[in-house]
Amino acid sequence: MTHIFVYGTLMKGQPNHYRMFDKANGEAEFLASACTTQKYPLVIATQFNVPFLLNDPGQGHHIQGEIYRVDQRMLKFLDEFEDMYQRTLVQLEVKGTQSRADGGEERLEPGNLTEAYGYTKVQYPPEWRSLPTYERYDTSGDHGLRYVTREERGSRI
Ligand code: PCA
Repeated sequence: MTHIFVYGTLMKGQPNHYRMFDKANGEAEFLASACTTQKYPLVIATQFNVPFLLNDPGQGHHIQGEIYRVDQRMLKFLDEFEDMYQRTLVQLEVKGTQSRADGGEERLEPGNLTEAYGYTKVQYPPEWRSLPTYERYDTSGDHGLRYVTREERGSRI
């Protein structure tokens, strides 16, 4: 089992969330909401309005997202689905948790410091650094940059 930090279209209420709960892709379980202990620039870029956490700590915001426990199959699916990112370890502070009694050793409590893998952008065009940055991604936010789904694109980037 691996802990994954999602901050973009994979979050609850966002356009790719359902993919984590498609049993054909493997298993995923929500563990907690969390925010990054370091600041990062979270930008929306490309003609498809894709969110990217730029792996450039110290600038931007403490990014809000969600921690999931995933099995090997789901990890493999996500690595392939998020192939324009690099999976990197991100340091996190736990915010809210699920109200379950049986978290066992996996249990995360608000205030805990932990780490999980996030899909971040290590190399990116320099002009992305001048884009507006966000603390929490929402495809329907005031920015008006609605995410264009893979299905809507016709072809993958
Ligand atoms: N999907 C991944 C990375 C950005 C995105 O849209 C996520 O939600 O964390």
